[in-house]
Amino acid sequence: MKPIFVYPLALCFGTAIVAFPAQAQMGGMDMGGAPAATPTPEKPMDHSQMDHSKMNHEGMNHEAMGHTMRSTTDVAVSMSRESSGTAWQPDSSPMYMAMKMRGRDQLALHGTFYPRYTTIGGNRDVSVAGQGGTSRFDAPSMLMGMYVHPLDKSDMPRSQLGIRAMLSADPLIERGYGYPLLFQSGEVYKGQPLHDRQHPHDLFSELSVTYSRRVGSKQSAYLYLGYPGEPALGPPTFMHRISGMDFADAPLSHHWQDSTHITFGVATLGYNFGKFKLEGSSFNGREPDENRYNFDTMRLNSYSGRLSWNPTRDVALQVSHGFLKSPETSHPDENQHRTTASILYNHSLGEDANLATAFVYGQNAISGESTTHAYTLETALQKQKNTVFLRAEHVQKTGEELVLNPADAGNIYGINALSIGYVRDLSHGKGVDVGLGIQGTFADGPSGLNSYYGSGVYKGFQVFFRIRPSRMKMNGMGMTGMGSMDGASNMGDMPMTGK
Ligand SMILES: [Cu+2]
Repeated sequence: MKPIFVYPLALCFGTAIVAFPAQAQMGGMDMGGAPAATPTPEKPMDHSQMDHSKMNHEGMNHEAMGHTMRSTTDVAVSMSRESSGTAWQPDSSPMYMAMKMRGRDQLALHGTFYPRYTTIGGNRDVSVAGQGGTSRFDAPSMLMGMYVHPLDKSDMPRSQLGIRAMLSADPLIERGYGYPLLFQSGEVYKGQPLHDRQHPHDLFSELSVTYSRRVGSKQSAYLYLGYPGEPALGPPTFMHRISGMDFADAPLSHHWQDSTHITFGVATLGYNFGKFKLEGSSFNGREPDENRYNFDTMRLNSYSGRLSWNPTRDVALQVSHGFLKSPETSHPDENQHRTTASILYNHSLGEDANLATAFVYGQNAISGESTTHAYTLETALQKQKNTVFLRAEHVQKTGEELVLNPADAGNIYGINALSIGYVRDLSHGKGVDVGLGIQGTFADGPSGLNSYYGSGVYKGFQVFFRIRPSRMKMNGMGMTGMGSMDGASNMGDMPMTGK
C-alpha cells in the first residue's frame, strides 16, 4: 500500500477502534433487538391528527417511531441529511424525490433537468476545437437513484447496504465541448483546455455501494466505494444542495470546491458520532477524461479527509482537505492541495416554504506555482410555486486556467460574478414540478482581462424550465401531512411522491 492512502485509512480505523469499545458497553448486549436507549411507542401513533409544523422535533426520536427514511450512505442518518457522495446537508432540508418502499427496501429517485436558452456576455471567442458559441439551447441534467437494503429484520436495522447510481445526459446533449459559461475553466475537449465553457458531466456520474453499521443508537461506521464516486472532499455538490438546485449552471468555483464529485475510483471510511462525522478517502486524483461515456482507469493515488458537524437541524458545516495527484491531463506533472470549508443553512418557513443558503470557500494550491481562492454564496427562497435565487462568487483564476496568451499565463485574476433568478412552478406538488425561470448574470474581472473579453460588466441571461420530482411531504424529521405513514409495518409498497 502506498503511504498516501494509508494515512486516511489509518485515521478512520483508529477512530473506529476508539469508538467500538464504547458501543460494546452500551448496546453490545442486545444485538438482536433495538437498543434499550430507544423506546418504541406501545401503540402506533396517528400522525394524520398531528400538526407537525408546530411541534418541537428537536427532542423527538423519530427513529423509534419507525418512519424515518434512511440515508443511502448511513444507516443511522435520516435521508434528509443525504446529499451527494457522503456529504451532509442540514436535516431540515426539503427532499425533492419520489420514494417507494418494497417490503423493507427503500427506493428513491431524484433528478433535475433544465431545458433552456442561455447566452453569456463578453466579446471573447469561447469555442474550443472549433465547437460552441456564446449562446445555446441545451439542457443540463442529472438523475439519481438510491436504493437501501437493510441487512437485518429489526425496525431499526443495525446495518444496511446502500446503492446509488447517478446518470447525466450531458454527453449527449451538451456534447464534449460543454455549455457556455463566462470565466468557467477546467477539463478538456479534443485535448484542448476548456475556457468559458462548463465541461459535460459523465453519463455515469456515480455508481456506488455503501455498507454502514450502527454503533450504539446514534453512532455508525461506513465504507463507501464508488466507481465513479465522490470522495470526502468539499461541500455537497452544487446540483445536490438545495441552495444550488435552481441553477442549471455550475459555479465558477466548481474546480476549487466540489469538482471531485465524479471521480473514477473512491474508497471512503467514515465514522459518524451523531452530530459530528470524520471521514477519510483514498481516490483517483485525475479528473474525468473527455470521453464522457467510458469508465476511466482506476487509480487510488490521492487522499482527503473531512470533518462534518451538524450542530442543529438547520446547519451543516464541514472542513476538508485533499491531495490530488496529477488532476489535469494537460499538466500531468502538477499535483494539487485543495482545502474547503462550508456553511449550509436551511430553514423551513412553513409547510411549503423554505430558505436555503450556502457559503463555500475553496482553495487550490499547486506547489511552486500558485495558490488561488474561491468564495461562493448562494441562497434560494421558495414559497409555494415561487423561488427567487441568487449566487455571488469571487474566484481567483490564473491566466493559464483562463487559457490566455502565454505572457499572461502566470497572472492571477480575481473574477466576480452575480446571478439572480426567479422560477415559477407551472406544475407544483403533483409528483413532478415543472417550473419556468429566468436568470440574469453579471460578471467582471480586472482590466487586464479587457483585451480578451472587452470592457465593462459582462451580462448574460437565460430562460429555462426546471423539472424535478416534487418535494416530499415528509421532510426528514420535520414532516408534515404524514397521513398513514405512522409505522414501518404499514409502509409496504407505498408511493410517497409529492403531495
Ligand atoms: Cu461537476
